[in-house]
Parts: sequence; C-alpha cells; structure tokens
Amino acid sequence: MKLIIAVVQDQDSNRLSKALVENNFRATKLASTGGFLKSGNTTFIIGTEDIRVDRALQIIKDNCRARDQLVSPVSPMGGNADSYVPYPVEVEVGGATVFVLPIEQFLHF
Ligand code: 2BA
Repeated sequence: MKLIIAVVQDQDSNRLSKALVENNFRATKLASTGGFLKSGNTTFIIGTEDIRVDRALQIIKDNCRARDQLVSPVSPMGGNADSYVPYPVEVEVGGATVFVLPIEQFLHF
C-alpha cells in the first residue's frame, strides 16, 4: 500500500476531489500554505493499493494545471526579513507536487 501526498492549487482542488471520488479513491484534503508564496494551497492525502497508484497519479495530472502567479512583496513589519523579496516575481505554480510513500501499516478501526 502507498500514501500519496499531493500539493495542489486551491482552484483545482474541487475538481480533483470529485474525480478521485468518482474513481473510488479515498482521500483527505488539508488546507495548507506554500512556504515560498505563503498563500493557500490544498494538500491531498490518498491511501491506496500499489496497483492503483498509477491511476491516482494520472487523475491528479489530468485535474491540476500549472499557472503563473505574480508575487507582490509584503514588507516584513518588524518580522523576520530572511525570506523577504523586494520586487514582484512571477513563478509557475503546479500543476501538482506529489510524493509517493510506502505505508508500513494501515489500520481502520
Ligand atoms: P510554494 O512554496 O508557495 O511555492 C510556489 C511556487 O513558487 C513553486 O511552485 C515554485 O514555482 C516557486 N518556488 C518555490 N520555492 C522557490 C524558491 N526557493 N525559489 C524560486 N521559486 C520558488 P511548485 O514547485 O509547483 O510548488 C507548489 C507548492 O507545492 C509549494 O508552494 C509548496 O507548498 C509545495 N511544494 C513544492 N515543493 C515541495 C517540497 N519539496 N516539499 C514540500 N512541499 C513542496
């Protein structure tokens, strides 16, 4: 069994949830925040059998697309200036950042 962790953009999350349910995958959605943009994204955790991993990855690929996002700098008001970017930056976000991990044990009480 494998655990798929997929970080996707909020705009794609409803479509992806729907597609996962339609294809009989069980998933949990977590509200998350990107470390770089510091804006909201959605993290899916999906536990599935090894033989269904490729199908889940295809569904994620089909339902998440890359978008350019302009990041406007926010002055760090007395806070930590380590990650402060002093000019607007355009970055391509997504489609999805995906990790596939082995599951040692799966329990469902
Ligand atoms: P963020 O960390 O907010 O990153 C958003 C986008 O900003 C990234 O898109 C990438 O294009 C850019 N970016 C991130 N860090 C950068 C840096 N140090 N310098 C220049 N550009 C940078 P994606 O790569 O598609 O990532 C989308 C989101 O996926 C990330 O949001 C983060 O929440 C997650 N993610 C990506 N890589 C990860 C990793 N190795 N571990 C954990 N989460 C990750």
